[in-house]
Amino acid sequence: MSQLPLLTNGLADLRKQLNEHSYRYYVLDDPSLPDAEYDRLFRQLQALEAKHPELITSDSPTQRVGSTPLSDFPSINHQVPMLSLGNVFDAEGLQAFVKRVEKELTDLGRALLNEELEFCCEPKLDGLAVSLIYQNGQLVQGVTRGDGQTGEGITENLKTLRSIPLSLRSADNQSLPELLEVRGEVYMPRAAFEAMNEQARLADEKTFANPRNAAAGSLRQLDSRITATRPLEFTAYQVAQISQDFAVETHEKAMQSLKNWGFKISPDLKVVKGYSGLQNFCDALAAKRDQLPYDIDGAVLKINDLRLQAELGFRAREPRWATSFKYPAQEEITRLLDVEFQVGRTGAVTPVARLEPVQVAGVTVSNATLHNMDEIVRLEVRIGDTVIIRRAGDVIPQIVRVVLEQRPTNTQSIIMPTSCPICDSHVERAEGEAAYRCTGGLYCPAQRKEAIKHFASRKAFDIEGLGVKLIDQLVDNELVKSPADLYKLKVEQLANLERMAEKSANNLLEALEVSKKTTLARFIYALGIREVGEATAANLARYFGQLETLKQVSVEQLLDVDDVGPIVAQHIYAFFNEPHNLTTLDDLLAQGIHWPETQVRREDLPLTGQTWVLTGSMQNLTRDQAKEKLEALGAKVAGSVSKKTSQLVAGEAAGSKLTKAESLGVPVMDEQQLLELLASHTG
Ligand code: JCF
Repeated sequence: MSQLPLLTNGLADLRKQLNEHSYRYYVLDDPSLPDAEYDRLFRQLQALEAKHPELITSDSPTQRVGSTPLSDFPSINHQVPMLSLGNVFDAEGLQAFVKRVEKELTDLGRALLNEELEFCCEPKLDGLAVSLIYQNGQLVQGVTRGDGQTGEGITENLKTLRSIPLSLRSADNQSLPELLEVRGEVYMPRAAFEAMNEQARLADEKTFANPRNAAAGSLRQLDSRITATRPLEFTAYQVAQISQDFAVETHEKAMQSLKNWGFKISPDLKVVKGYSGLQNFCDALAAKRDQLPYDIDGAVLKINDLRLQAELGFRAREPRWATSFKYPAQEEITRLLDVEFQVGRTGAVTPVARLEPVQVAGVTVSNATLHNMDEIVRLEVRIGDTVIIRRAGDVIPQIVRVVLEQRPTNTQSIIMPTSCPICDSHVERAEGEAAYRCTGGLYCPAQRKEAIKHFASRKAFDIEGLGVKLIDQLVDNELVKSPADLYKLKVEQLANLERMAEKSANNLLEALEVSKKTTLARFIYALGIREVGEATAANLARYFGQLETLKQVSVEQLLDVDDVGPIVAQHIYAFFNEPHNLTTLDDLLAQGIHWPETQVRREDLPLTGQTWVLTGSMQNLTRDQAKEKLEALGAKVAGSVSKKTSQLVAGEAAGSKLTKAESLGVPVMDEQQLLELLASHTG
């Protein structure tokens, strides 16, 4: 029992480390630990807490997994109403907003003394507003906006979001406010949303129309364990209440306090002056909109001075001191004119929607992806239907739903063709796959074109001047049937094609000649083996070193390569055992394609067979760089120390791993020794 205080301290220390990592990761976007190390510490905490449940605290990071389902959400009155924001849509509206606040301030006796008014600006996230109450630094309540006066208590759900601190962070044990009410937006980043929908599609489950609906659906779960599995984030945007001693003068400073207490605030938060500053901010953000990792529907513009905000106050349903500049919607309504079937590189026959052209968030959209036949069934979409389409970021526009109330009488159902629309080969569906495929292989001109486009692309053979239009002509005129045929082309053949002349033909032949010198990794990638992207191709090249070896590997050997799972291994194995493909390979090599034989076979590398572990911080290289260099020398780099560890590299402030290595007798070296070792092998 005398060990209990020691254990309590150990637990507190682990929690502190984990929380600090979460803060670095979610708030500062500057992770301090590799994910594997975080997971290891997390499991350590879980194990200790399982042995001593009496020592679990409500703010432990392990408590974010959700708890037993509620029967419904309590109704909770907001202490301060959650108002909406006014809108402006263009420069005139924005100018009118600035004029109005200036006049109101002048009327209040606030002469502006030629000083331009300061505004604090940020993106308007397209999610759901929530309010969080912290008492003495502890999260005690989380509520949805509801109608602005009353919302639903969803504390348990909100606690599962890693970007919501369960207790406020206090650097150097500074005191915390007795009361803090923070408001912000819960949303789902676009990539996580797409990935979640893709999973759902594969599992034949319900998909969400957009990230906002996905976030709403995830927060509305009575079972917080479900919410815990959803990739939701929280960004704080407002201090609604705070104990007197902690009040600051500007909105910007309030946001800075929130950041220090552990909240994520917008990375695009900016203070600007006057109308022109606002206009510049809104324009710059609009230009950046597609590149942001989340959906936004505008910019929020607030007077920065909190005293001026207080003096201006509110009108019926919105503050006088803020507005939002709205951008064009990312969803629009249009009509599905037709569905065509496209054949991809791997023969997948995919339905593509032809739409009545419509402007979506500033771009004319006339095509949208329909993914596969299952998606068509799920959407219950028919040709002629009125549909809602969504375009966000660089994702291909999608049909999100059919407006059944506006279905015309003469709609037609969408039917997968039984033969390839390009080569007439049989179309079939492999068991367990959503895709239908043309069985024509490289006899199918569509697959041939795609294979050659892939072969010539930047990350493959990078053949300058060999564009999509030219490839179409080469295949249509039967000048090129396989990639190797590219290297047999003659000036006269090329010069006769559309948009080509002798000069461009010669340039292309020269580019083809240059492309013959490549690397094994590019060569493997260029073959277009299913599921073998750039990274896997590089791993294969590094692991096997030679094309000959790769031709003879077994599925088991392939499974030893990083990133290669059973399905990919099967695709690779099948590729190299298909006689057609072997002919293509020989044909390519006969054209003079070559690469430096510097790639060393894995068995011959200096650190082959060794397992290394890195710990502590290093001065001259990052953990990832060290890992990459060690792996290049053949070592495996693991996350934890065991009897099997060959060598531990201990940087500064190395902790438990160093202790463990010493107790197991694992050799330890410092950063300097590592650098010397690396230099001795690369010098
Ligand atoms: O990101 C948002 N959706 C957002 C909404 C950002 C803000 O700064 C807001 C808001 C709603 C009200 N500020 C207020 C006052």
